[in-house]
Amino acid sequence: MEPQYFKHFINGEFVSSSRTFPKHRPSDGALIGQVCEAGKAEVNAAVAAARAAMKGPWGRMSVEDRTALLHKVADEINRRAEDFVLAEMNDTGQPRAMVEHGFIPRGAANFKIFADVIKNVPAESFTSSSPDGRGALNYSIRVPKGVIGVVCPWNAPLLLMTWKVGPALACGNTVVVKPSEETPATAALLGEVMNAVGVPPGVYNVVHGFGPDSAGAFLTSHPGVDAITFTGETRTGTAIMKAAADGIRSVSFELGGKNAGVVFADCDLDAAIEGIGRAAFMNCGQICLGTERLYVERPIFDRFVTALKKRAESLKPGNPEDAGTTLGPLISEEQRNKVLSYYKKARDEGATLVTGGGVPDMPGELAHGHWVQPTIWTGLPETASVIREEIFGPCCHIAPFDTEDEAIERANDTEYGLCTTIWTQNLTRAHRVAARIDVGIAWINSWFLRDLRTPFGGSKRSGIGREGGVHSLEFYTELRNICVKL
Ligand code: NAD
Ligand code: 6OD
Repeated sequence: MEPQYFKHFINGEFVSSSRTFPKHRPSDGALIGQVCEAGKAEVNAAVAAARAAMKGPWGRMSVEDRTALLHKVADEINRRAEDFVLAEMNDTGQPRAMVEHGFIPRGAANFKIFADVIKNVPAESFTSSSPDGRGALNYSIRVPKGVIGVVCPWNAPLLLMTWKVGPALACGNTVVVKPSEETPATAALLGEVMNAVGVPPGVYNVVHGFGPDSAGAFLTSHPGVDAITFTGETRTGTAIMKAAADGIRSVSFELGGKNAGVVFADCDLDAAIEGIGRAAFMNCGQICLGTERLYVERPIFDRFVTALKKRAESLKPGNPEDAGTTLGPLISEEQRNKVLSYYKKARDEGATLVTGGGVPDMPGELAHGHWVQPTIWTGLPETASVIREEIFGPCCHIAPFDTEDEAIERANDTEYGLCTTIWTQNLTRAHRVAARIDVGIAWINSWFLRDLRTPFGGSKRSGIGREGGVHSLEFYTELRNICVKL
């Protein structure tokens, strides 16, 4: 494969900058190419282009034309699906099936769904009269916020970027995106798509680089950015919130998690193992919605542990292109060191290792990739590091519980509140438990079953705000009330 050179996308053109950094392939550590790193000059240019585009044809475009264009963006992503699949696999090492049938089509869908949402939002209106008899008609309109700064993680690059860019553009804003330094490729490809379907220059801009003292910090502290939407670690959210405080810019945050799964003895065990198997190990555990803490009712505890162990051991790490591969690598050596440090902490803190705990033997070039074994522990107290801290790897701790109240209390014993997955055939109990676990999203007898019209986001330290369907409008638009004296 030819070495690649990832440029910024500013005002409809691909532009380079003098500083670059290397990008390596997670599956075998091979150097893929160089990524341009934006300094203040590139970020200034991207923000200026985005501001100018708000005043140009984009700002004057009717909602019908704008949303039709976004449908074309989705169609063009689907037409070029194979390019996106290859780019994403190369950047992340994710197995082909997951990228091809999951993350890429979903990235395209993010443009269609939000285009359709914005076309169909009703406006509120009131006719009123004051005590002195003056009458008025009040109605509200939604207007774009302006230039949105979009800062993205690496774990589902196109999906998580378009999940922000789709609604931002549907609402009439322009964007400057800062993809993760680990995954520059699909954000760049999306620039080609925007040009191909005629999205005006400056509407979609991309600046590559790192966070602190680099493109991320320059973008989020830029006074020309009107609002910031961010997906990533909670401590990065803290830094971005401080940057957003200057200028009182609004933020929408999707942050870390330490999600609990609760499995009752009356569940359909096969279905639970299938669902929890995905929740714990999908994307090599690099999913914010993943389940790293499991509470299983005591009568089925041993059977559950044995079945999940079998499931973990059935996963096949390998070349992302091979049809039989079901487990990819971690994104980077740094992430592998972090996950392995938790594997060690679990050992040191006295865990019973059910399976995994190390690095698999990989053949040939794959031996240079960032692989770890899917890992399951039992026997730790709730104070253990692997129960308290987000690991973002293919691992989970399983503990038994005896009562519903105990399960709820332990599930809630965390500073995070993104999601939970509850397994029981007693639906009355399922609804009761879902209402009492302090999270933004509760799945019953399922996991990561997403309807894009539903609210998505976390409570506690897992985020601020909700996006999805009409909820995205709360962040990506300003609501203006207009009052007419009658
Ligand atoms: P990260 O916070 O390290 O990086 C995310 C992005 O922020 C990157 O583009 C990075 O360059 C940028 N960044 C870092 N420091 C910055 C700063 N000071 N100013 C501006 N930008 C900065 O997160 P990650 O490692 O890429 O992703 C993994 C994390 O993301 C996990 O904690 C995971 O839970 C979280 N996540 C949450 C959701 C969700 O929906 N809640 C979804 C996916 C990932
Ligand atoms: O499906 C989504 O809308 C979404 N935001 C998924 C997030 C996955 C996190 O890793």
